[in-house]
Amino acid sequence: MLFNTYEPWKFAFSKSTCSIEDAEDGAWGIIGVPFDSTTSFHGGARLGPFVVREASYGFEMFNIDFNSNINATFYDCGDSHVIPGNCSKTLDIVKSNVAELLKNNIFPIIIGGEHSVSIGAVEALKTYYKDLTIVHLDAHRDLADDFMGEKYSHGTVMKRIHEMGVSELIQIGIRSSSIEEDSFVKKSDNIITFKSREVENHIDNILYYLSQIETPIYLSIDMDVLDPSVAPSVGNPTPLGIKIKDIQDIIECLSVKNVVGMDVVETATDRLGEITAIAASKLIYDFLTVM
Ligand SMILES: [Mn+2]
Repeated sequence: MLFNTYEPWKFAFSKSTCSIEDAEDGAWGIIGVPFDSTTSFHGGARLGPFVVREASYGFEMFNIDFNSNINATFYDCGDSHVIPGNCSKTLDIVKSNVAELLKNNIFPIIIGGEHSVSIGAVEALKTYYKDLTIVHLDAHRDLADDFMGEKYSHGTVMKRIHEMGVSELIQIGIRSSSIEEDSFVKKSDNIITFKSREVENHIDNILYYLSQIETPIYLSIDMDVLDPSVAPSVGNPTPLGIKIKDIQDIIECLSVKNVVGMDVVETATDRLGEITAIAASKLIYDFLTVM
C-alpha cells in the first residue's frame, strides 16, 4: 500500500485548495524555486524542488521521531517562475510570490534552488516583520559583498540579507570563510557564529541560545551544512559537517518560537532517490511535524 496518493509534483501530505485566498489562516505554503544560475561549482540545484518533493513520498504520516503525525496544515503552491541567467529578476518574482502568501496569512517554505533565492523570501518577510532573526545553517558564511563581481549570488546571500537590517544573524555549522567575511563578522555586533565543531561539542549551548530568541525567526538551511557523507549532492560540498540529528534538534527547539518562514536550498542532483534529496525532504517533513 502506498503511504499516500503519489503526486510527486506536490510535497507528500500537502492539502489542496482551489486558490490561495481559500487556504487556512496560519498555514504553511511550499514554493519551489528551480534556479541555479549563479552556481559556481557543482550545478543541478534547479532540480532540487523536483527531487526533494519526490523523496517526500518515502515518509509516513506518523513521524516516529516525534511520536506525532505530520501535524501542520500546509499547501504545495508549486514552483516559482524563474529567469535563467537573471538572478535579480528571479528574486523579484520570488519576493512577489512570498508576498502573496503572506498577504493571505500563509507562511513560506522555500525549496531551492541555489541559496540566493532566500534573498527574495526575506525581502518579502521584512515588509511584515521589522524585527527578524535569521537562523542560518551553512558550511559557508555567504557574506561576500560580491562574488566574481555579482552582488546577487549564492555567495553573497547573507550579506544582502544582513543589509536589510536583521535583529540578529545566527550562523551555525560554519567551516569555511574568507578573511574578509571573518573581519566583517568581527566588526558587526549582531552576527553570531557557531562553527561546525561547536555543533559537535556544544549543541546544548546552541539550543539554549536559540531558545532565548524573542523576535520572529527565518530559518535558512543550506544542505551543505551537513557532512558530505550524508549530503554529497550540493553546490559546494565541504568536509567536517554536522549531522541530520543536529538539525532535527534545532528544528525541535525552534518549534516553540515564532518561525515565520524557512528554506531548504542547494540540493543539486538529477537522481531520484539520491540521499541528499532524502535528507532535505526529511528536514522539511520534521519541520512540518513539529511546527
Ligand atoms: Mn553553503
